[in-house]
Amino acid sequence: MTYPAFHAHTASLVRKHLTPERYQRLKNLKTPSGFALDDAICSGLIHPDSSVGIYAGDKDSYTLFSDVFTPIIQDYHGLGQTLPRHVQKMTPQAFVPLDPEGRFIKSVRIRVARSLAGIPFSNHMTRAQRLEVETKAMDAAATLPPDLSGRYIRFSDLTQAQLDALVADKLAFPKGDRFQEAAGMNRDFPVGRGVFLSSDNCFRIWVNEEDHLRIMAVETGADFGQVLQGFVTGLAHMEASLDLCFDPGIGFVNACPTNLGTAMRAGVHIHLPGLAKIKNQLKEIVSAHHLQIRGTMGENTAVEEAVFDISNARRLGVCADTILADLHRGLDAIIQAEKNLTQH
Ligand code: CIR
Repeated sequence: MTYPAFHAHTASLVRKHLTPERYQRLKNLKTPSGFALDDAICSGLIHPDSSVGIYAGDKDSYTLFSDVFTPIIQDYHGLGQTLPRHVQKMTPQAFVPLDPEGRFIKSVRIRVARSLAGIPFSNHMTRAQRLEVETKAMDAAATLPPDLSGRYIRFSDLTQAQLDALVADKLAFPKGDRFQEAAGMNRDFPVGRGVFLSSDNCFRIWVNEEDHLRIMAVETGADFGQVLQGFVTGLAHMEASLDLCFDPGIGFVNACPTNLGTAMRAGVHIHLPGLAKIKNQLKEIVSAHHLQIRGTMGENTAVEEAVFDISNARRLGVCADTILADLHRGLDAIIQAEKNLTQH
């Protein structure tokens, strides 16, 4: 096997960190579940516009291929030469309401990725393993406390139109994007895929999307603290009910090296007509609180009608409590700045 033919202009992290020497050292290795480096890098090879370009096929991939994964993790997460040890700390806490009149915050979304221990990730799992993940997730969700209880919707029980309608309402997920397709994550879709929805639709568990589980709380017109409370309860229940893929160093382990540590993205859609005109001020507050701005419809989309998607920039090397405290303080500062601009 010769060094892979990466596109000359690709700026992916895999191209940057997978040197020919490292490739030579790793190319013939396989994890106990049979995952090889060539399997891991296919999305980065097929799509030169990949930002990362590599997915782990199982937890062992991160150790067996650490010569390439570790520098990618350090680079992506802005860490130094030594990876910090993950600190698991997520405590239910009452946050002071930030926007009691609902003038700025349009919606709140908190999500984590979680994978089940001992089962390969979505790019490397069999149909039977996808069904096993689904059964385990459904069983765990069935015993959620009453205020989070709900129903599980199996995508293979739906017509395409029904699935499309749920996707349009962001209650369900579509087949994965071209990067996931290239990695093999869409295999057997929609088999084994589904979504658990609490009766008010706010607490959601996506089963067998990019990761085994995406556990989230999404709410429109609600304050941050309120959403967080339901989320912490639901997540704690799922974590106690399932054997999850966890490493004392890199925390919760998932397919994409971007989703490690807390594997958490907590954020809001927030309407900021004043700051939209002086984006530098917004950017300064955002970076001072370790936050990031994405487009209104997610990564790589445009900001529409001054509605910004603002969420944590850090996931690994920081505990969940710090992420949430940063977000709360940062949003408080943003709302104050917006009020100062729009009062005059
Ligand atoms: C890429 O390399 O650009 C894609 N595999 C996506 C990387 C960002 N990670 C993610 O969405 N989980």
